[in-house]
Formats: sequence, C-alpha cells, structure tokens
Amino acid sequence: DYTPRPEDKFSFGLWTVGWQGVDVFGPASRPLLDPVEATYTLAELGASAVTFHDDDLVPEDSKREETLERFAKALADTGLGVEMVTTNLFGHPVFKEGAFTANNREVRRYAVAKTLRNIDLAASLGAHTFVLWGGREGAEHGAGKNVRAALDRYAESLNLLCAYVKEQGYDIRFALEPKPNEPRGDILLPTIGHALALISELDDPSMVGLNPEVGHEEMAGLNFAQGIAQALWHDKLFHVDLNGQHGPRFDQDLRFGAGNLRGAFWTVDALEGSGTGNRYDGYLHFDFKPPRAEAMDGVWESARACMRNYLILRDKVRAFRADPDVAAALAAAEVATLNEPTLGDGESLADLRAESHDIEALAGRSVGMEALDQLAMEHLLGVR
Ligand code: 3MF
Ligand code: MG
Ligand code: MG
Ligand code: MG
Repeated sequence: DYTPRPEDKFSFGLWTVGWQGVDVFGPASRPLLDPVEATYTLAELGASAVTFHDDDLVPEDSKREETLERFAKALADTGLGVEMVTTNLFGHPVFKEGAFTANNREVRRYAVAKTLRNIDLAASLGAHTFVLWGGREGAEHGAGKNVRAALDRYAESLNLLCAYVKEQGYDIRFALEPKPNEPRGDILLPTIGHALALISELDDPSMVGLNPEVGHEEMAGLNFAQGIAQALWHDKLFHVDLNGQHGPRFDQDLRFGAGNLRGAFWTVDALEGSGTGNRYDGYLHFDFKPPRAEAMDGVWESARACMRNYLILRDKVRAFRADPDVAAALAAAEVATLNEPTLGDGESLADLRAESHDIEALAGRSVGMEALDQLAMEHLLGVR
C-alpha cells in the first residue's frame, strides 16, 4: 500500500502543479490554477505541507490580504503546513541581469527588500526554511560580471538576511539551491560544492544550508545521491527538491522517479541514511513540472506519482538493505571497513610506515562491487 501518510512529510511547491506549460517555444497549455484550490487537492492526494514563492500566492499587484485569508483557511481546513517559503528573484524582468548580484545597485536593494518582506510572511506562516534559488545570478559574457564582486554581494545579502532573522527572533534557516545553468548561461553557485564553499565564508554559516535539486546536479553531470550524502556530512542538507532528469540537457523537472531511475533509488537510499546511518529528517519536497502536453488530469497524476514513486523506492531500498545476500556482498566489498580510521588508536606514522605490504596481492584483490550492484539492480527490477 503506497498511500502517503503525514509522517512521510511530503510537500509540494504550489508552482509545480500550478505550472501552466509556458515554455520558450509556446504559451500556456493549461488554465490558471488557483493556488488555494491547489492546496486542497494536494492535501487530498496525501501531501503534508506546501511551499511557495511570494509571487505564486501573492503577486505584488494582487489582493494580498484576501488571498492570504483564503490560504489560511485552506491550511486550517486541510491541516497542511507551510514548511518552506521562497522568493521569486528571477521572473520579473527587473531581475534580468541578477538580483542580489545584479550590477545595478538599485535592483540589488529591491531584491533584498522583496526578500525581507517575504521572510516576514514565512515567519507568520510558521515556515522554518527559507529557500533562495539565484536563477538570474550569473552571466552569459566573461567581462560583464566581476565574479569576485558578485560573490561579495551574494555574501553581503545573505549576511543581511541572516542578521534580520536573528534581530526579529524568527526560527528560520536559509537553504541555497544550486543550479549550473538555465535561465542564465552560467549561474553562480552552480553545484552543491560551490554553495557549501560560499556558506563557509558567511558571518554565521550555521544559519545557511542547502536545498539541492536532483535535476540541477544531474544537469551538471553529477551524482545526486553522492552530493546529498556530502551535504549531510556537513550537516547542510536543510531541504531537498526531488524530481527527475535525463542527463545533462535542459532542466526537465520530471516527476520523481522518471528519468534516472537508478539515481532515484540511490537518492532514496541516501535520504533514508540506509548506508550511512545519517538520515535526512526534513520534508520530502517535490519541485517538478507536469509535462506541457498533459491536461489537468495529468497534472494530478504526476503529483500523485511523485509520492508513490518515493514510497515504492523506499520499499525497494529497505528490502535491499535487509537482504542477507546484500549483507554478505557488502562484507565481501569491505564496505564497513571504511569506517575504521586509517591510523589506529595509539599508532604512530612510524608504525604505519614500518608496515610491509604485498602490493601485488592487494592490486589483484576482489572488490565485489559488480555483484553488490547487481543485487541492487535486481531489487529495483523487482526480481528479488
Ligand atoms: C528552478 C527551480 C526553482 C526553485 C525555486 C525554489 C522554480 O530550476 O528549481 O523553481 O526550486 O525557486 O526556490
Ligand atoms: Mg529546478
Ligand atoms: Mg529542475
Ligand atoms: Mg528547485
């Protein structure tokens, strides 16, 4: 039974099911979806929470108070929470050349002000995570952007936002979302690793972590499961954007499980901490786009499938980890031996250097990785 439960902590961006199919080659293929109606439907499907950009729910020109009241009623009626809020710093042409890192100073000041206003909204709705995706922070031209100055301004803005949250006493942490390209030719903080490095230079690194997205890392040709495992190692996996992608091409935002299915299996394994003991316990957040060809029935089908695929893969991962043949294969591959420090307690480097090794025997040893991986494959293919 793959019915989502509240404890599964599934959440959806309102912009996902709300995407009308506008792309670079054509206009909307679906009608406007009222975000408040979407909230009710997501609750029926089994989500525990929703997330949104300020502009998804309350665009600058709309009836803000009225919409927020309707939204609050939907949350109360359904029991859904708002676990994360984010700011749209990429859609409006004012941000065409960047937001926090725009060359134009007035744009930067507007971007910070827009974010501060939305942090207040996040706090009032009880969200504890504030995601920042800098989709327009980047360049297409070498000389047009001083990367050093841009990183100074990126860090400056993040420091200002962190200071504001502390001053207000909000219980909010920031999560940066890396992406290599699209919409900018080259985006700053293109991968998990770049973002981690920037965080370590901030005034209070403890307030800022990551919101990695499956498709974004895969667009850069990287292994998502390995990336989030490192983020977890740094205690920086504050949030996650789950979806699917077919290799390094345009940002596909397929439903979770579609695209790189083996990658999805290892992603679930990494999130569950099955191999590392280091489990992610935040919300399982889907950031996907129902394909443009689908009508509204397909929109809801794809949302349902994101959760269902996660639950199916979680079952497969658990069965894989519980399989005695897998335990034997893990032992044959010496996987647990990696937990032992290379230099033992009380040993000196002189001890280590005095040791003699049968290099030829070590070079010829069996590592058993194919056998281990085939077991995972067979669990995934449903024959074990
Ligand atoms: C773009 C994205 C964004 C971010 C969102 C959250 C529109 O590729 O993934 O979705 O996830 O802005 O901050
Ligand atoms: Mg994305
Ligand atoms: Mg994407
Ligand atoms: Mg995303």
